[in-house]
Amino acid sequence: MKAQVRRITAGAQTISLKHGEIPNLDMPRMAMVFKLKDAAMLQAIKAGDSVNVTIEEINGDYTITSWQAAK
Ligand SMILES: [Cu+2]
Repeated sequence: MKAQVRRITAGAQTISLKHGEIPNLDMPRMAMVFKLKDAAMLQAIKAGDSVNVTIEEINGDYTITSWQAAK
C-alpha cells in the first residue's frame, strides 16, 4: 500500500503516515500514526518520503511490518 511519511518519532518507534485505502483493515485513506515492527526500519527513511508499506494488526496495534521506498 502506498503512503507518504509525515513525521518520525524515533524514540517511540512510531511514524505518522498519510496512507491510501487499506482493504484488509477496512480503513479509508487518512493520516495516522503507526508502530514500527523493527527500529532498524527507521534508518532508511525520512519525512516526506513516499513508501510502499505492509501494515498488520499486532496485539491490537497497527504495525508497519515492512516498507520500501516508492517512486
Ligand atoms: Cu488509517
